[in-house]
Amino acid sequence: MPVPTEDSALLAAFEARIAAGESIEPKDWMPDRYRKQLTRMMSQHAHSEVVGMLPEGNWITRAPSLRRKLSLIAKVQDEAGHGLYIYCGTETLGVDRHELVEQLLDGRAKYSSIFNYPTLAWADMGVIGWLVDGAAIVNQTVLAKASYGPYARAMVRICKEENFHKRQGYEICTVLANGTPAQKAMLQESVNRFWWPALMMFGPSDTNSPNSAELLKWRVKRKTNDELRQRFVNLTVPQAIALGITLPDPDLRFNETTGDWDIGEIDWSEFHAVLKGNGPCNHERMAARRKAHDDGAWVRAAATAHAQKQQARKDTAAA
Ligand code: BYC
Repeated sequence: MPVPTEDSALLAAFEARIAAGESIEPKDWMPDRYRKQLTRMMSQHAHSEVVGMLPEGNWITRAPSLRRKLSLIAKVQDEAGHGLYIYCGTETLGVDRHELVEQLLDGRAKYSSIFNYPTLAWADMGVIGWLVDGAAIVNQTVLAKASYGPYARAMVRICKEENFHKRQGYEICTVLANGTPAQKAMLQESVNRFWWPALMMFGPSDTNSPNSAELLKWRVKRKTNDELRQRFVNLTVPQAIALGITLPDPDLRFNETTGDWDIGEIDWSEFHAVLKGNGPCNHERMAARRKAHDDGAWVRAAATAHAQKQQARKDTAAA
């Protein structure tokens, strides 16, 4: 019989706290794997928010009215804010933000597959708000109950803003759905392109999700990838019916027994190609992020110099 070590006692106490629904805070003891898993997931989430500004940023100068331009600018700015909250949350795990950004820029870190698809039409701004933010809300509402306090609290605030994003997206979709035949066709074409990539946002199916078991055990995740994907489908199909548009899945059927909308097979080869860097816009997105980082060097240098000057003033005053 193994002799209990100090660490196994700490682990048991940690797991008992999780089982009791307590929140884990930065200064609490946590297993290395918990810290590593959270750092991976939270930093990927932060990167997704930042890269996620690019597809929509592409349409700011071409929004069809001042009102649309204002709300799109505000939405893109919100995504930057979400990235910053989550980078701050990740730093509470003892990692440096510069290291995380380096991992993104040199290709070691992932970001959400969805942002490697192009935004080809104005309707994409509506469809991203409706489907992409809609999927994010389904995922993040559950993450707001994650066991790690700083992440869960960031999610509460982010979800409030994402709800607004989803509504502005769906409103764009309703206007196009009730517009001219060309506007309705533009909406349908956009939904045809974004439906399957939106379903892939929830990650691989449960039988192929290596991180899920550990994350579920420690209540970082509270639902599996497939459970969340199904919830999103069930919520979204009636919204598509209300818009009078078709979802591009010939196998989509209401299942009387389960009460779910059953979907056809997801093309996982496309998902894995995008993750490997071979999606339609991976190169463009990374090039844009690297350029933005290089262009921002002077801002970081000025902010660091300012902080050092403030510190020197404080030190002199304290001496
Ligand atoms: N894209 O074991 P699995 C937003 C990776 S931004 C890329 O199931 P896990 C918004 C996964 O990382 C929304 N990679 O992983 C912004 C893992 O690889 P590694 C972003 C993916 O962590 C602007 C491998 O596949 N949301 O809302 O248990 C405008 C195996 O997967 C993806 C978040 O980041 C993917 N879709 O579950 C509008 C939410 N899926 O790391 C909107 C937080 C999987 O082992 N993250 N991979 O090399 C999560 O909830 C979970 O991390 C995931 C994956 C459900 C994404």
